[in-house]
Amino acid sequence: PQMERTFIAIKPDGVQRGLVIDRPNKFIASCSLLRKILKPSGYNNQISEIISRFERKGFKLVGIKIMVPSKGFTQKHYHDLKEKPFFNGLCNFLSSGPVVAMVWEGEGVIRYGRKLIGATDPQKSEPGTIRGDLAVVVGRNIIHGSDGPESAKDEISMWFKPEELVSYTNNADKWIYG
Ligand code: DAT
Ligand code: MG
Repeated sequence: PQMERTFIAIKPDGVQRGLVIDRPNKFIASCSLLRKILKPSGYNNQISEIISRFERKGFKLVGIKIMVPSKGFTQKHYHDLKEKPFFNGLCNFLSSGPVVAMVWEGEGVIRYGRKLIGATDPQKSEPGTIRGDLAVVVGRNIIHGSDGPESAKDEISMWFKPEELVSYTNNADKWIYG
């Protein structure tokens, strides 16, 4: 297979949006299905929801970390958009909290990763996509994905040192690729 790598990031809203049920109400307490879905603490992790969609597809996680990027770093990350009216708000937002930064590997992962993510504006993202299923407005669309081979290369080298990325054989690869 033609392996490629892409940069994917869960933005601060995606990290914070795990459903925290402080006091499970009577309905949840009495519903065995909901009890199974929600972890005992009542914390349902949005990070794992997003990661699992890439994993289930057959892509391979080769790098992951959690960090709060500086404003300057986010300005560099989004340098293509510096003329846009929303640029400052976008960079303030991305630097406002933890981001889960990842590198995913697989055949066609750059283009198909964008398909899993869905259209930029969650109002236009198809159901079944991450933004379509899990977000409502463009300023809080919960996830970033590189938009092409050039940006993937640039973003991976910006967010990760080479030694933070691992190459390994996934047991399932022979069943995913034949
Ligand atoms: P994408 O994240 O789908 O690659 P993009 O690169 O055009 O989209 O824009 C980067 C981010 O900027 C996007 O995820 C959310 C924000 N954004 C884009 N268009 C916007 C708009 N019209 N108003 C507010 N934020 C916007
Ligand atoms: Mg983009």
